[in-house]
Amino acid sequence: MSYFPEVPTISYEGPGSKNPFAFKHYNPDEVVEGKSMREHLRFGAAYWHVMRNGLADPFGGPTALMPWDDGSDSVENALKRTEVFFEFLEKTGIDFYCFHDRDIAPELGDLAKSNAALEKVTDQLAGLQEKSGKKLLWGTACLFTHPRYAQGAGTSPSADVFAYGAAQVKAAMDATHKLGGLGYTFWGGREGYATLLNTDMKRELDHLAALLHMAVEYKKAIGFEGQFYIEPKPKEPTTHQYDSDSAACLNFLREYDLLDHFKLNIETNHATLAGHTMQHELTVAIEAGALGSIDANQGDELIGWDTDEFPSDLYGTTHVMLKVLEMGGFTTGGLNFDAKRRRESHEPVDLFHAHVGGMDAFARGLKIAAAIRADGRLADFVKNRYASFDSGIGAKIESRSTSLEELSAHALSAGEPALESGRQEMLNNLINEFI
Ligand code: XLS
Ligand code: NI
Ligand code: NI
Repeated sequence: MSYFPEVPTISYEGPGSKNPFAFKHYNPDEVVEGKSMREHLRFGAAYWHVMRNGLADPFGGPTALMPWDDGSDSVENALKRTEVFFEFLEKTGIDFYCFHDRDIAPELGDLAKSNAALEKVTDQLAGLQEKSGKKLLWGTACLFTHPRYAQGAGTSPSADVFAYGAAQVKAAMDATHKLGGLGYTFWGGREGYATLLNTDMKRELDHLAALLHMAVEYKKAIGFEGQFYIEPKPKEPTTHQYDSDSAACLNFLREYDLLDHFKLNIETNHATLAGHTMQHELTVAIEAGALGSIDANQGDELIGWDTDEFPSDLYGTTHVMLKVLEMGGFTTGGLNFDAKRRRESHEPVDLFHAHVGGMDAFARGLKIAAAIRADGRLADFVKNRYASFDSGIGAKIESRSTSLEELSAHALSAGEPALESGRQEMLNNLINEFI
């Protein structure tokens, strides 16, 4: 029984192919910088977008056709979706997936029933993983959809809501552990505020840190060895999300002594919402040794929210892959398509066009980035730009073995410094040579 009878298993046909159900660039076994593309890119599909996103927007209801879904909250319906999803993973050749507890299993009348449903669905997912070899990149708890979380979960002013959220985290960690998940993500869905008039920020942040510390302890207690991630986002749904950007997350983790236990999961559209480039967010994370995983998507310059578009911009994918290669590749993480089709792309086949395009865009980004690195001019330029710090007074500054007195004497005798151009346009041209 096939849920996507019109879609073949997608394979690599090369840049000359005109077949929309074929990869033009993603050739899983092709070796780039000593590793296969599959190993470099570690693609993941987001259960919430593929299986649960009806494509509604604030002005209109869902449009997505899901002929396999009876629209109910039954466990049977949830079990059926897992089969559809694994056929999707098989046909696209995506090796990993990610979920929220409530994407895969329904929220039922009470917590015990919801936990039991989660248990049933994860049993089934375990079997499907076993059969297919697909892996769970990360799991997470949805602490933002249900009305009880309207004022936050870990930062809710209600201790009972906090406890409910903590219970969901516990069950979602159990589920992730049971499925051999490589990671577990905390995205602070509503951990922020709408107005400071009613908010005690210090207490909220203390509470959030307490939740994360308990999660670290529980991780040890159950022997879960996956990587914890925090996913920065500046706003939406709250006016201000505490996990605003890479720098804010790192500061929070450092302040609450959590830095050893977390890495960051950086999402392109969140970076741009924060007023940063993705390059900036990745750079900040990498320099702190804390880039864990990536939510691959892109935003729309003309729309000011998290539009979660599929990545198609080759400059974007090239810059991401330059950073990923520079850090030496992913370990536990990967490229999770936290992306949805446009509301107009409502047919099941559009799921395939979307992911195939995203995979090809990243495959090209990888090849382009590897070619730029092999060429070496870009890296050489940056290295030479700072060469004055390699010796003499510059080396003394870097090793902190000079003083304002000595630098003043140096400046007095050396006279007006000679400046060298930053050559931004030349470097843009260089990148374009490869794209
Ligand atoms: C929402 C987030 C969310 C996380 C998982 O903007 O990107 O999808 O990735 O909770
Ligand atoms: Ni995300
Ligand atoms: Ni997002």
